[in-house]
Amino acid sequence: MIEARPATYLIALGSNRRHHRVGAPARVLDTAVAVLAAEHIDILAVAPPVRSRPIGPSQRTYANSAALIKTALAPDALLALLKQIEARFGARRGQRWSARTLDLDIIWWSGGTWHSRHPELIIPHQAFRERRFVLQPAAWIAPRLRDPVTGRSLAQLLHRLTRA
Ligand code: PH2
Ligand code: MG
Ligand code: MG
Repeated sequence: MIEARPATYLIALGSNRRHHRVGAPARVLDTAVAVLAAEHIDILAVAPPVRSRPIGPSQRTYANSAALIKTALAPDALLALLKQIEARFGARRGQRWSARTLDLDIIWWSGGTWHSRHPELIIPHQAFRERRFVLQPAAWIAPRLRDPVTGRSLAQLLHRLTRA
């Protein structure tokens, strides 16, 4: 496929399980960004990791971060790459939302909205407006980035969550 112009993507990173070689969750996030760079993805900005209380069944504290990246990959191709990178940090076993060494989610891209069935992917990420562990690091690096669905900036979305 002839690639389109490069697009900007906002990626949410999460980890709540150490990696046997890389180490603690915050180190896993750092290393994941290095792996993206090695895959010829331009890293525009990376948020410092925050510790966050787990939402869902897993009891372990998460390290979360966000990265703004640039690539000519279309959303489905980027998702496939992210899944492949997650798998390199250890396959996930058991239930949905169980502890995982690395989770990489596409939250937003410069192309507006995106919906594909193969693989299942919706951009913007459907739940990100309610997730502080996504919005806090994301608003740190890209406060003015605008959600095409609500018209609100990341800073505004985070502010709403903080007030609620
Ligand atoms: N990811 C989940 C479920 N719960 N909780 C926190 N604090 N951080 C996460 O990244 C996270 C979560 C599913 O991807
Ligand atoms: Mg996730
Ligand atoms: Mg995920």
